[in-house]
Amino acid sequence: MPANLTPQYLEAELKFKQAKTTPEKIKALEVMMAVIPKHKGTERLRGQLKSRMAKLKEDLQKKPAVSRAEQAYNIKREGAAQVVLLGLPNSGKSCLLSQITNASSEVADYPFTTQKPIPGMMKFENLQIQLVDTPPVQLDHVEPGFPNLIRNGDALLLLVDLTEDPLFQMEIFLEELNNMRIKIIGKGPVPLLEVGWISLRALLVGNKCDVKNAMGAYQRFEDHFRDTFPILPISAKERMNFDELKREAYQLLDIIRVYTKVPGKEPDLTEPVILKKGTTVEDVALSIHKDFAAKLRYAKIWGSGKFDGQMVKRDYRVSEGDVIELHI
Ligand SMILES: Nc1nc2c(ncn2[C@@H]2O[C@H](COP(=O)(O)OP(=O)(O)OP(=O)(O)O)[C@@H](O)[C@H]2O)c(=O)[nH]1
Ligand SMILES: [Mg+2]
Repeated sequence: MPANLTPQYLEAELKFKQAKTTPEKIKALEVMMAVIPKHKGTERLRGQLKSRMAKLKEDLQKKPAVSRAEQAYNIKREGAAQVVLLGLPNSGKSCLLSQITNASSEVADYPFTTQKPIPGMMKFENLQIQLVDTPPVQLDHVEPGFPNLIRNGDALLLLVDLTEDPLFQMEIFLEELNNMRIKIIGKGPVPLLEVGWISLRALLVGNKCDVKNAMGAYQRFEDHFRDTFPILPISAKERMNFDELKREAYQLLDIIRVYTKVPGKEPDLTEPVILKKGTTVEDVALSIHKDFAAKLRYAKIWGSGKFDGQMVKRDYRVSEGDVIELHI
């Protein structure tokens, strides 16, 4: 049966086709549904319009999709931990990432070179720590997605340029992090925070120590923050103090490495089990398999025990470097 669509309907259909946003489409579709001739010949078409309307209304309910820019700030954590690198324009973040990890990020002598975060893996002894280069921190401007990137990290590396005023750079970090409700902490215990706030451990790093007079600026910077934060000078360009930097970054993380062994065999010291500080023998077993933890009777421990091979219970707190033999 012919549909015999009217000019009114066809005009509304044209508007529908030209509509760009969901509300515009809904409006045009409403007109189409109102003016469509209601007879047997348009029955199928009317059905289609109805389901199209339902779909559009559903779209309208959905949360707005995460923008592309925001997606770029979603960096998947890899390795033992994720450390986010923050610094003002030109402080040398990308140079550091390129020199200390397997990744490369564009380095240039003008500011705002880096536009989106770039991850790289930094090898420290027998483990890999992920370092994330970021666009520069700016006063009163934050890219969407940047606060989440920082909040999701395990620790921060605050890079200051020793050829510029380091104390001023720290002031900017503190202000911007404050706006994001992030409290940076150094060596001390984790403080109690107001709802909505998080704390992150931070390492302060003075970069460009190879430049003349930079160590003088470093001394003043160190005098100011030594009591509250771990702090050290480096040269990203000359790869100076990199071993120290990796060790300090690792120590920020509140993690320990332990090794498991089977009776009568040597442990594999290249394959650490990475755990939060303060975890127990039971957690070690859990990290292998939950059945293992359930069946665990005791463990023997080399390292933090009173003597090598000491028998310990499941609630024994393991320490960095312990070798553990689990018995079920
Ligand atoms: N002398 C010296 N120059 C450095 C050092 N690290 C970086 N630079 C120089 O500083 C400039 C900026 O380096 P980048 O790594 O691009 O700085 P960035 O912090 O990534 O800059 P944005 O991406 O703009 O935020 C470049 O000219 C680097 O060569 C260093 O340790 N010593
Ligand atoms: Mg950069």
